[in-house]
Amino acid sequence: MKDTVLIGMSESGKTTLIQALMGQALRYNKTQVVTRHLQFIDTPGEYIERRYLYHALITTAADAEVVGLVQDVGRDTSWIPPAFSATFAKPVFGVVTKTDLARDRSDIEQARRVLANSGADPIFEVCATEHSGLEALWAYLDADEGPATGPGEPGPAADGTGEVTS
Ligand SMILES: Nc1nc2c(ncn2[C@@H]2O[C@H](COP(=O)(O)OP(=O)(O)O)[C@@H](O)[C@H]2O)c(=O)[nH]1
Ligand SMILES: [Mg+2]
Repeated sequence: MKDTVLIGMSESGKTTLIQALMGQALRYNKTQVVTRHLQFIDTPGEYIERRYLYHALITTAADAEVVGLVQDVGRDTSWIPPAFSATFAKPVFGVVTKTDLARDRSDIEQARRVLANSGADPIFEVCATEHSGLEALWAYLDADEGPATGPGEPGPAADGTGEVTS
């Protein structure tokens, strides 16, 4: 499971999503400061809503392996700027939250567009309250990426002798 920081506007559903991914009861809890829940790092919405706090996001993201940008359905505005993903020197994925609030597909597409314009890829669609779409996101966060040989697994020796190291 990758260390993951979630970034998005206030009330976009970041904390609820983390609770759902962790299998916890959903309980509203305003995020006032950067908070770590096991492998998840939760950030206050103010960090993206105020440009002068971007540096705090960047510093926080340094502790994560992947960055998740969150945009909820049914919002006309977004504070996630185009190409924002380039701010982070690590993979950035997107999450459309609150899909239960979509009147039709176009509401979801609107949120997807914000995330796509920011450079997030891939983009997941979830509803934390109904626990839908969480499996695909979980699988992504749990996937072993990079070289075929993950840490701790045997692999070919770096000296090219073909010997297997561990
Ligand atoms: N309808 C709906 N509401 C949700 C969902 N996820 C979160 N919410 C609600 O959205 C509000 C803000 O959620 P929260 O997780 O605190 O957002 P945060 O500020 O981004 O951490 C709360 O009232 C949640 O109950 C969802 O999937 N569907
Ligand atoms: Mg929160």
